[in-house]
Amino acid sequence: MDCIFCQIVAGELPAERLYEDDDTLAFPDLRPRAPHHLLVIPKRHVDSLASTNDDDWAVVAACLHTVQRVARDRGLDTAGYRVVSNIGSDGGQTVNHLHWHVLGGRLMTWPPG
Ligand code: DGP
Repeated sequence: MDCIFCQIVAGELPAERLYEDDDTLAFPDLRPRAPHHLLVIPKRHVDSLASTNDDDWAVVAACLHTVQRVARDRGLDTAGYRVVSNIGSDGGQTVNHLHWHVLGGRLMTWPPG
């Protein structure tokens, strides 16, 4: 298995498991860009939103539910937060396993770089 996020799911690479259920996992980003910077991933490997198929939408919804849950658990609802999914090379995706960045705890600027 050469996908690092699949290795995290399998427990073969260390990560603090902040939340997990049957379909999703949330853990801190290794290189945080904000006071709160979590990643939410499906446990089943999907490359990115660009390669989802009809079988994947339920797990995409489950991931967004987990995004809402972990943001709420950290009290980010009031001030707000940002959710980002980078897709492909132009999108800045460096790990080819579908994931959402959850960033909060500071004012986000727009547009992103
Ligand atoms: P992206 O560039 O959108 O594909 O985001 C990938 C993120 O994954 C990046 O912010 C750094 C993070 N990352 C890479 N390797 C690891 C790892 O081994 N553990 C954790 N926790 N995060 C990682």
